[in-house]
Amino acid sequence: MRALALSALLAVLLVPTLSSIQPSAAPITKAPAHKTKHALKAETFAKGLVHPWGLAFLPDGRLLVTERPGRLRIVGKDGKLSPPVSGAPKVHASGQGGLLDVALAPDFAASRTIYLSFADPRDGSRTGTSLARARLAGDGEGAALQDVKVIFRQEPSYASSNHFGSRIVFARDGSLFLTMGDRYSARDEAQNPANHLGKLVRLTAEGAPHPGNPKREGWRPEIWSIGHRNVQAAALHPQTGRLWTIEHGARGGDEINIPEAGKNYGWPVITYGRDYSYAKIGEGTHKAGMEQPVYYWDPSIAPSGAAFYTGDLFPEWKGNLFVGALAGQALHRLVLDGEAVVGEERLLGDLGERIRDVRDGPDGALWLLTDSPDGSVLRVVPR
Ligand SMILES: [Ca+2]
Repeated sequence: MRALALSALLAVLLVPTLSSIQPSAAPITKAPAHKTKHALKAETFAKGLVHPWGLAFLPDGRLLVTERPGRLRIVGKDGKLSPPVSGAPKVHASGQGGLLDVALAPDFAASRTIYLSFADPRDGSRTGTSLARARLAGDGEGAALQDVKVIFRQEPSYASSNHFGSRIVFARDGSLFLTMGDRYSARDEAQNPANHLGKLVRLTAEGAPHPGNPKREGWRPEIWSIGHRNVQAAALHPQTGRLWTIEHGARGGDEINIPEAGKNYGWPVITYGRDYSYAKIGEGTHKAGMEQPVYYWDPSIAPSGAAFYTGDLFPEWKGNLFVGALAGQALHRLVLDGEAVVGEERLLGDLGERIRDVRDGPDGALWLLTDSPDGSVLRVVPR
């Protein structure tokens, strides 16, 4: 009798511990299918770009677009490509590496400052994600990057051409988030807070560790969150101002997270995917002290590029999150209820294009980059 009472007591005591690592009631994958009522089309705005990777809107309606082999171009309002803007940093253009994301400084109109992330050739065969700041001078044929300065280097460098991240997002307070990858074959390092592999960092506009970062023992001062695999999509929620990130899983286990300061997002200890060889990775899907994703995909879609839609061309899309799919060759629309995904729609699958970047345009359209040796800028508009 006493033994029974004791075990009942133990059960009660254990419930909070266990429940904190059990799956939540709300499903976080395979949300119910939604269908956009409005007919839509993807117009080709510009073409002839070699593996375009990142897109930013200039205040005058033109675009900055990176090409992975190492070129930055200005795309005119007529869709015409400028010659390569001179002064772009030298990049490691191999595998997934090259010139990657581009972002305007919040004060661009006055400062003409832009930021570029890239796969940086370091020493010998070693590479790493780096972030450069530069001033965009001149215009048209004479456009040039001046005062180019590398303001952050992912450490350590590593002999790999894979998993560089790397999206650049400014938060409302002017701090800068840079997403990074685990360099593929160094995945266990994603759990090591003494380096930048598989981490999200938050920097000042000058590239220093942001003073508001979590000051956890053993953590490098730039680090915001740890345990990420390869984060190639990130966007700031238009209402909450919180950063949402989307990372590649291996075979299954692509994830959406809303990374919080000082937290561990689990890779490669917990994941909803398996290795490409079908081997099990890590310990399972849950572990105390490690965060669950907001949503995950299994099978993988290979997500890259994301934007929250705030435009007026598609009223039914307001507040939805759009994510590009590379292997999945589609644009994924996620319907949200607060911070939960409650519906999903796969759009533009008929294009058969790998979608590399997704942006919420100032004109109310969604803008896409296709990942191809003959890549395009697409504009998604009502038909
Ligand atoms: Ca995770």
